[in-house]
Amino acid sequence: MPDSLAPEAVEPLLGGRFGRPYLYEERCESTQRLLDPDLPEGAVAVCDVQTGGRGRLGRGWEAPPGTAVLCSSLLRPPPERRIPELSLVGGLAAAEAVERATGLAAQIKWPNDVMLNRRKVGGVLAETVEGAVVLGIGLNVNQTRDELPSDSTTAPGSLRSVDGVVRDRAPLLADLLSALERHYDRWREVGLDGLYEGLGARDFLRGRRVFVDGRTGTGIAIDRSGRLEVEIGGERRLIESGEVGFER
Ligand code: BT5
Repeated sequence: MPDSLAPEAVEPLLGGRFGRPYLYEERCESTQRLLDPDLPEGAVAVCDVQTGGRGRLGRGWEAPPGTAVLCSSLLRPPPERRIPELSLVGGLAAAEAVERATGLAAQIKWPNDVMLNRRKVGGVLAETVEGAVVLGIGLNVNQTRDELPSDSTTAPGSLRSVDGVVRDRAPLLADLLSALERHYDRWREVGLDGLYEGLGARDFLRGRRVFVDGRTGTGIAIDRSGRLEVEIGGERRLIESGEVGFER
């Protein structure tokens, strides 16, 4: 029996303002498109299967029906905050939710991947819509190995493929939303600095061999402004956005 993310399963578990309102559809093109920017901050859209799930830069996001957490939250960050930092805010909330669910350490691969056992188990997508931000989070929960995408550059995983446990998604989603609310509020107040301890401790690329624009270097760290510092050819560089590969 697949577990449920319908409102009757999730709403009783929500303790904060995220998930109010909670919009659920069994099937949709993308949860990124379900949120009217006029809804209150904290409105959340969830579905069981996306027919056009989106990643960054025109890429897709794939998950078989009923196996994943697919959610989008409506945010109205103050103008002084940098929107790309929200991928790290969402990534930290997702990594912590994964840790509480599995008891294993999760990491954040700059700028938006949630990693467990060196596999990508989640991704975050921040999109601006009419002055608001829609922050999408996809977490692979109950996919078997065969159900994970085969064409990914970063090896994919799910919580189940890592620890063999099949889980109810509703408590995981509720925990994710409560962590997101807490971290978002802190970020709103003080910026990324307020989350730096949690981020720095989970920085997947720190000390790894990385590939940037066809060159090999070493990951130094996510800095306090959310950029990635790398060393390439003896020089330190700060990367604002884009893609960084790593040696497995
Ligand atoms: C991301 O993009 O990682 C952001 C993914 C955000 C998905 C959520 S789900 C809820 C909300 N609604 C949406 O439509 N989107 C958001 P990016 O870094 O571009 O990674 C995309 C790449 O990851 C793809 O090109 C694939 O190679 C790979 N991929 C696709 N599905 C995956 C999955 N389930 N697990 C791991 N990797 C995947």
